[in-house]
Amino acid sequence: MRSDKNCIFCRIVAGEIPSTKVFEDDSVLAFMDISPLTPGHLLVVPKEHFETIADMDPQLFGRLASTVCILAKATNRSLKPDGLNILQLNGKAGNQVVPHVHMHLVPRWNEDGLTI
Ligand code: DGP
Repeated sequence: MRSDKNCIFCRIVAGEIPSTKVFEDDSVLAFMDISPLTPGHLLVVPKEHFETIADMDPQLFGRLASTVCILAKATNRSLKPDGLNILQLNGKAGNQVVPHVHMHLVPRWNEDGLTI
């Protein structure tokens, strides 16, 4: 499995940097975002290091997306938001800051004031 010792998310996957994990299986990890846009903001990442979605095997991306769907249902049950945003950014021009594929799950409330 590809890992990059300089990648923050690889180091979270390896347990070298602490995180609040909410889901884990053999290929996917979900944890709380360190700078949440709203309460309950999650990041869902492949455990293997891929910089962008175009570097990934489509089947593995399917597992990532399935996990996001399951966590969206869990978020709706537990936090009861008015809506949800799923965001996935690629490359500097696409505003990707951490170069390890990740999907944001951002719970939304009618009056949260976010402009995504
Ligand atoms: P972006 O690459 O712009 O899609 O967003 C990266 C996200 O990663 C951003 O919302 C903050 C989050 N983040 C960065 N470093 C850490 C970290 O060390 N721990 C956690 N939990 N989240 C992080």
